Amino acid sequence: MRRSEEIAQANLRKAIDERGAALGVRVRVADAEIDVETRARMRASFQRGDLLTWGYGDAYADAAADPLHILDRARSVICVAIPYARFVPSRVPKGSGRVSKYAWSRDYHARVRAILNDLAAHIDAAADGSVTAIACDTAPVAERARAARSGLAWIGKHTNAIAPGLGSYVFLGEIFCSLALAPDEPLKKECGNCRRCVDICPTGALRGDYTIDATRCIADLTQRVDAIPRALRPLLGDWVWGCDLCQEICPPTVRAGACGDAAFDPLDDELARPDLERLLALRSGEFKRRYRPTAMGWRGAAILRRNAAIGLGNSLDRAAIPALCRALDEDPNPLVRGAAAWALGRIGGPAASRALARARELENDAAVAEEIAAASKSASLGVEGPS
Ligand code: B12
Ligand code: SF4
Ligand code: SF4
Repeated sequence: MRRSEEIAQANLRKAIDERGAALGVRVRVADAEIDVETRARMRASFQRGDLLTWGYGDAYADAAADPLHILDRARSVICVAIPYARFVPSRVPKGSGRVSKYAWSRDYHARVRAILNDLAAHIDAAADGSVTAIACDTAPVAERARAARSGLAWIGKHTNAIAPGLGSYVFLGEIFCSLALAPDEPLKKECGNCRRCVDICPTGALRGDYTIDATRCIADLTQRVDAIPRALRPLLGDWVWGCDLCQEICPPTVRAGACGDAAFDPLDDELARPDLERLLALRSGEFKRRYRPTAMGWRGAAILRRNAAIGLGNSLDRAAIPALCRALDEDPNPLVRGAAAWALGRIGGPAASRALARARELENDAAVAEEIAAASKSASLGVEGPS
C-alpha cells in the first residue's frame, strides 16, 4: 500500500472512531474474508435442528459467513456494538409479566439503522463516493461471529457477544465497505470454568459448549406463532416476551451495569412489566398504540394474549381464574383459547374444572378441544398435578 493510501485509511479510521464515540457506540473493523469456522459451526447447528423454527440451512450458513453476499466489492466489515442496558423499572406489581430489555423500547431496528446510516454516510463522504452497505439483524450475516473476528466482542457460553466494558446487552450492526481498512485483532477471551448462564437457563437450552438449542429458548418460544410445546410452558415462568436470565447472571454484563442509550428506555412502565390480566384482554386499539411500535409487536396481539395466558397459569394464582375463563369462552383466536385452557388446568381446583367442562361442550376447534381435554385432567388433580 502506498504511503498516501495508508495516511488516507488512518484518517478514515480516526473519523469512524470519533463519529462512533459521538454516537455512543463502539466500532471495530474485521476483514471481509469468508469465515470458514463459522460456516462449519452454523451448518452443524442447523443440522442438529437447533434453529428449526427459523428454517435456516446450509445456504443460509454459506451466505451468513460471506460478506460478499451483502456487498460484492466488500473488503472490510465495520462492526458496531450499540449498548441497550437500562435500569429495570423499580415497580414490580403483583400479577405482572416480564419482558426482555431488548423489547420494551421503540423497536431497536430503527435506532440501530439510524446509527449505521449516519456512520456509513460519513465513510461515503470521506471516500467521495458510495462504498458502503449496512446490515442489522434481518440480513443473512453471522453478526456475532463477525463481531468476534473484529475484536469488538467475544462469544460466551450463552452464545451472546460480550463487548469488554459493555457486557452482552449490545445490539450488533455492520457496515460492509469496499475499502480495505486495516482489521483489528480478535480478543483472546472465553468463559473458563464459569457456567452461571447454563445453570440458570430454565429450559436447558444452553449446552455449556457455546451452543444453544434455540427451539427451547424462551426468546424463541414467546415468538412462536404456533402452539408452544406443552412440556415447555411451565418453564416460561412469567416471561411474556424474550428472556434475559442468562445475561442477568453473566459477570461481565453485571459489571457493565446500565450503560445503554436512553433511546432504549421502556416506552412506559406497563411495557416493561405488563399486567398479565390486562395483556390477556389486549385488543387491537391498545396493541397498535402501545405494543406495535416495539419488538413485542412483531407477531401481533394474539401472540401476546397467548403468552399472558401461560404467564397467568404459571402464577398458580386462583384469582386469575375468572380472566382465564373469559378468554377461554370469548377469545377469537384458538391459540389463546388453548393457552387459557392449559392455564386453568395448571392452576386447577373446582372452579377451573367447572369452566373447562363448560367450554368442552361449546368448543368447535379440534386443537382447542384437545387442550381442554388435557387441561381437564390436570385441573382435577389441583395445583400439585402434572403440567
Ligand atoms: C435467530 C436469532 C435468534 C434465535 C436464536 C438465537 C441463537 N443463539 O442462535 C432466538 C429467537 C432464540 C434469539 C434469541 C435472542 N436474541 Co437473537 N438473533 C437471531 C439472529 C436473527 C440470527 C442468529 C443466528 O444466525 N443463529 C445461528 C447460530 C448458530 O449463529 P450465531 O449465534 O449468530 O453465531 C454462532 C456461531 O457463529 C458460533 N461461532 C462462530 N465462531 C465462533 C468462535 C468461537 C470461539 C465460538 C465459541 C463460537 C463461534 O457461535 C456463535 C454463537 O452461538 C441474529 C441476527 C443475525 N443476523 O445474526 C439475532 C441476534 C443474535 N439476537 C440478538 C439478541 C439481542 C437476542 C436475545 C438477547 C433477545 C432476548 N433477550 O430475548 C436472545 C438471546 C438468547 C440467546 N441465549 O442466544 C442479538 C445478539 C446481540 C449479542 N450481543 O450477541 C442479535 C445479533 C441481533 C442484533 N443485531 O443485535 N435470537
Ligand atoms: S434467553 Fe433464557 S431461555 Fe434463552 S438461553 Fe438464555 S436463559 Fe435460556
Ligand atoms: S455467565 Fe459465565 S459462562 Fe455464561 S457467558 Fe457469562 S461468563 Fe460465560
